[in-house]
Amino acid sequence: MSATLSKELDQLSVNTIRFLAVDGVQKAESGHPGMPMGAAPMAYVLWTRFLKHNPLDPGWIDRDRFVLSAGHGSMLLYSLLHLTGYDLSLDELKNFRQWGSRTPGHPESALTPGVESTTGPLGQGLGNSVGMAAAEAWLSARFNRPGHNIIDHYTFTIAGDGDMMEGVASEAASLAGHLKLGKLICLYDDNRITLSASTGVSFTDDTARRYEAYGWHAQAVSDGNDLEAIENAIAAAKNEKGKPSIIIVHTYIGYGSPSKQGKFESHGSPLGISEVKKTKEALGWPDRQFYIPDEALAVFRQSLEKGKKTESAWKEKFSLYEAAYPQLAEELKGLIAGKIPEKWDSDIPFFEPDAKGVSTRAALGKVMNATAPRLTSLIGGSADLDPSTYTALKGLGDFESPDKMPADLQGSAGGEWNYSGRNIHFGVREHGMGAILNGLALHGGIIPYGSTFLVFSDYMRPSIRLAALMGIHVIYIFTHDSIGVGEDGPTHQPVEHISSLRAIPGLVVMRPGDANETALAWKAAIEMKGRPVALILSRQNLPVFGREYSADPSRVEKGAYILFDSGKKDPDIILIATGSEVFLALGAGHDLSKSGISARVVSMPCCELFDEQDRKYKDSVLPPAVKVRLAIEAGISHGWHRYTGDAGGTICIDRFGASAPGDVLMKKFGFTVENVVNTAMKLLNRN
Ligand SMILES: Cc1ncc(C[n+]2csc(CCOP(=O)(O)OP(=O)(O)O)c2C)c(N)n1
Repeated sequence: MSATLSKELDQLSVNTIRFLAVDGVQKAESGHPGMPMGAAPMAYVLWTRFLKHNPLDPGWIDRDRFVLSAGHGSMLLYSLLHLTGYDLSLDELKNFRQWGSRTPGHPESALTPGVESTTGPLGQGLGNSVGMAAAEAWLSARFNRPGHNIIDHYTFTIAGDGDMMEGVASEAASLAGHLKLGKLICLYDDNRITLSASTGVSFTDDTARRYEAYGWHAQAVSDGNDLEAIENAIAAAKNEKGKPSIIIVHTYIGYGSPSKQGKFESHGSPLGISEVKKTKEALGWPDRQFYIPDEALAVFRQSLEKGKKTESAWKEKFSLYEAAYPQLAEELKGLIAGKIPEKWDSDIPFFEPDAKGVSTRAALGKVMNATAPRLTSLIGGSADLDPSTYTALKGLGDFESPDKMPADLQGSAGGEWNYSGRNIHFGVREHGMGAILNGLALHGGIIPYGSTFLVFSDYMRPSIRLAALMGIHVIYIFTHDSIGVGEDGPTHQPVEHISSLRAIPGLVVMRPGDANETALAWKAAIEMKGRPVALILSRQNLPVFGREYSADPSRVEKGAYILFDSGKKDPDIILIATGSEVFLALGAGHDLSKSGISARVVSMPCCELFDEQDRKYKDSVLPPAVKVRLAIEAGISHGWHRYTGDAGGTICIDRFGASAPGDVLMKKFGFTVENVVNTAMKLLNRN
């Protein structure tokens, strides 16, 4: 094909993307046409000349990852998926944003084949892509062998001005630069227009210099329609293996629209029927809707043949690897399939009954370290809190660029210092950590965990919400879970956090009451499928319950169980408690029964799992006939009334805490056996 003809075909293909997006948004009468119109050329170059993928096998582990961080431009992604041959029909594009379609307003990874991540909340996608690139670096360091590059792919993202402004992206980008994730490439759609304005009103950073300062390789493409320049920049970015790359591509939002190009009006509203007509005219496009020229389709559909070939070549490579390293190959296949190794839990310790006890954070640290050697896909870390959250996997290596060991190294987890390390030092970047954890989980082959104080879970809540929405397996470890934190005061004492995490649909929130419950919570968290789990742990020591209370190994996975019963089938009162308040309820239960009151104590480490049990089990724990119920939790009372009912009560804390020693605060706020007994008596007398 002559150069001119091939240029024309390129143009036709780029415009095919543009007008599918324009038509999709116009038909839905809702959506964001401007971004796809401007970014179509870079997307075209990336998807047809670089992206290693097989549209017929969107789950192939060694595919390049592509994340549309500017998720509002979803029609760009749907067009690419349809055109390159993913299982997404043209009818789906015509049904953009409609009930039951696989083309929702913003991309949703659980819904649409080929969508790698649920994006839309700006900045998150860029954060996810850092996690994906980290996953690639880790898996390749762990499993590749000389001559056997089994894991070897890039992670690409297209991000907009909004992504560049969001803190979460900056946190993640800073860590990516530190880690030297050389196979991460961000194409920045620099159109200088956001939803409501030109960026001149709020964003005058020198983004190239900023990213260079993070340790990235930065390039600029001055004309976003110059396919060759884009191609050269991506090729150069791929060649820069020691740094992540940003390519700042100068584009025009709403490109081609005679009256809306370069205007924020094209950002989030359909162009309008007459403007669509004019735009098609301006770009030499027939006045047809959802028109896909055969020649353009043929260009995109080459991805099918190319993808098939590339994946089969990889499969051949993998069989050679399998022959040379059967054990490693077996392990890798297990990780990719999300299998938990058999007997992974056989080294979980039993904690001997002990009145002085141990904090649940310390118990979890022991359990994690006991199980981590067998649980090889477990990697994670904390936002600079390892010495407090106890979540370091000791001796299992630091996930770091091998050439970046600081001279004054402190805080290493021990073991290797390279990309095969299992401890990620997220730094003081909770939100970035949340987005990166999602990327690690989305990549596959990894069970990621991240840890901080419970009070700072707020800093990563948007990412937690997305993990729940995507249905991915991320484990959060939140310690220092109440006013029991003590002297640090109310800024560091969570009160509303447990309840507010429980409000996220799909998130499993577990607050174990002693060390052995903690071990069982860890087992449930690791074996959880397709849901994120938040483990809520105490700073302060908690007694370890006697063996008589630790009989049923499924007690935590059922969400709640009877810890103590003073005899009668239908007791006079049920005390329900979680975490650090369970031992208080237990003490009160004993005291009440000594006074002739039949009391039951229910430990409820996980409301969500309890709610999912069958009626029979739920009624056996909380018999409907027993109306007098008292819930005890050192957090806000919100949510407890559904278990305690009108006749019940709560001992909770519906205000901020205070600065004082933790045991003093617990007393002042009524978290004592005595107060539980007195409150129970009052409730009983009232009935
Ligand atoms: C966290 C977050 N805040 C606000 C929004 C609403 N929003 C969607 S797109 C957008 C502007 C993004 O600007 P840019 O990235 O330049 O996209 P473009 O205008 O080029 O389409 C905003 C504010 C969002 N999606 N996510």
